[in-house]
Amino acid sequence: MTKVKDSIIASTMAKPEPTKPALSLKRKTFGLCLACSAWVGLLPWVFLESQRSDFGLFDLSIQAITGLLLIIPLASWLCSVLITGSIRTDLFALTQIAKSFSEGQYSHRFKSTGVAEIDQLSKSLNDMATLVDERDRYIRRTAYKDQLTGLHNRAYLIFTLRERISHAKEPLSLATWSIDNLENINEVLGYDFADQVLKTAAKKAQRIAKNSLVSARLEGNVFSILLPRSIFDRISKTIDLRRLLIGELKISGHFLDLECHAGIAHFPEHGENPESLLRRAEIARQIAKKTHNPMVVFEEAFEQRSTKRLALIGELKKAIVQNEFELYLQPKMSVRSGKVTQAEVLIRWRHPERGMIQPNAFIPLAEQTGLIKNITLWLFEQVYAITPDFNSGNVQLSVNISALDLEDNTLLKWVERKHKYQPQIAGNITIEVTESSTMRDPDQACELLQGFANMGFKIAIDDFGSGYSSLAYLKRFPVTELKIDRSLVQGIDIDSDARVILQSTIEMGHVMGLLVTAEGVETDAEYQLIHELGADFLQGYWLSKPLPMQTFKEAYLFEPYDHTTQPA
Ligand code: G
Ligand code: G
Ligand code: MN
Repeated sequence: MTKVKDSIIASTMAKPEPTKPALSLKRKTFGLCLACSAWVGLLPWVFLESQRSDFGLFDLSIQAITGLLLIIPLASWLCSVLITGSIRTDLFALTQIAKSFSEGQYSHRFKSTGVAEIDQLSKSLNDMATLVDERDRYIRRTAYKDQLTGLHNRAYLIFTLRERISHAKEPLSLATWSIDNLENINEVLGYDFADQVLKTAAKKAQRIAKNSLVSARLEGNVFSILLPRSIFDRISKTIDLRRLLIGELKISGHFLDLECHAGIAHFPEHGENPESLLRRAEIARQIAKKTHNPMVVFEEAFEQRSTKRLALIGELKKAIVQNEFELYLQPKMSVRSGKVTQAEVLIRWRHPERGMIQPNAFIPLAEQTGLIKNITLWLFEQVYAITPDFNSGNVQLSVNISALDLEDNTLLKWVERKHKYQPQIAGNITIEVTESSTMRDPDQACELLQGFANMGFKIAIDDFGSGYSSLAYLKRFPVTELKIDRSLVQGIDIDSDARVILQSTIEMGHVMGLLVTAEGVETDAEYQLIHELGADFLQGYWLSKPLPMQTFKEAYLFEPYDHTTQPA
């Protein structure tokens, strides 16, 4: 803004008007007239006086001059009062216009008054107003536009929403929609191509919602349309809005399927101000995305869900400090000996009001907010404390860590410090990571896992078979155990193909020198087959559900440790 101001000042100063004589024509003429009329008014008096007087012409002149001396100041005073009066009126009008400029109204122009000084000033003001007006329009044009697509932007959408809400009483509909496979398109076809996709999608949106009040791009892959409700109702009846959402785009000869999801919020039902309306349209869009619906209209229940989520995030932070987590343990049995020699530590949250919360309800939330890192540190603190007890009962423990724990070395550093004082613990703990959690940054994950392995920790790949599942990929990590996901285990007694897959997975694990655990064993039949196929360990409801720590201790702690299943 100061730049604009500076250039305005510069440009108005750059071309000075040629200076005019200080006394303007109007003022001079006015003065001359007054002087003349004073003389003309004096002439009859001079004449009469000369008729009846005995004085000579000299005396008469003295009288005339004395009279003049009296009249001239009087006339000048009268003259200046009149002139200042007219200047004051002009200046007042100028001030009024300058005030309207300061209020952002640049349309007024000051007209010529005939007074040079005033005209000069008003011309400068007029020039300045023209410049400010032009620049203002330019800024508004660019500040409210999305450069890539030429659509409006979020600021303009909010601006228009505010105007509409405060002036018109008409019902409105606000839709936000996103191209959710844009990241894929970026990766596979490149950024230029993805830009083309955005431009084409923007054009399509403008075409379909051509009677919209605003078509905007809010951010990267998120667009928005503001419509009068009547038009929205008509469009949504004729399914045009859906055409915008699901459909193909043809770009440089390629046909492309766009995965789009939209959220709708209506004014006034869903929000009384622009921000809440937009937020609710966004909540509806998120729900559409999660439920794989092309279009979802906001409902109060969605907000309760996200309010509950927010509340839970706040409570999760407190839970760490207030020690509301508990350890549950699920036994793992050596298939050959039938003895429970290992256990997986699984966390539970005993919420003071909501009761026991299962990890599936809060681990994803903790991962999204980064709180999982603190939870993992809490977990390691506990596991370090209980390991000696479990060791003396011949049970080794395994703990789960998250993808986020592999993103930096916070956990490694923490464990390294702990390791200095309790070096005997590491050899009795297995760290479970999923394959996908190593895939964000495999080099970094490899380095960190190597750090843990160097201290003596064992590393297990959890849920193997539920995702990418490449043993070749896993070879680079210092892995000692493969935990086969329950989806590969369950139903092997009925499905022979599944049995073949499980068998080859177990064999490949063994070929790579890994211990193999079958997860999720629930039935006797599954147990029999696991036994035949030669898995080393099994875990699942067939043996036991995860148990509170005390229950586990009472049931299993003093079983002897089984060495027979360690790989050669
Ligand atoms: O127990 P179950 O319902 O116990 O666990 C559900 C999911 O939560 C599983 O995928 C399990 O790996 C995960 N989980 C349980 N406890 C922990 C934990 O302490 N840390 C992490 N990162 N994940 C856990
Ligand atoms: O992802 P991970 O393997 O860490 O998760 C362990 C999860 O598996 C826990 O939620 C635990 O409750 C669950 N689980 C353990 N055994 C069984 C089983 O036999 N059947 C089913 N359905 N879930 C199991
Ligand atoms: Mn696990």
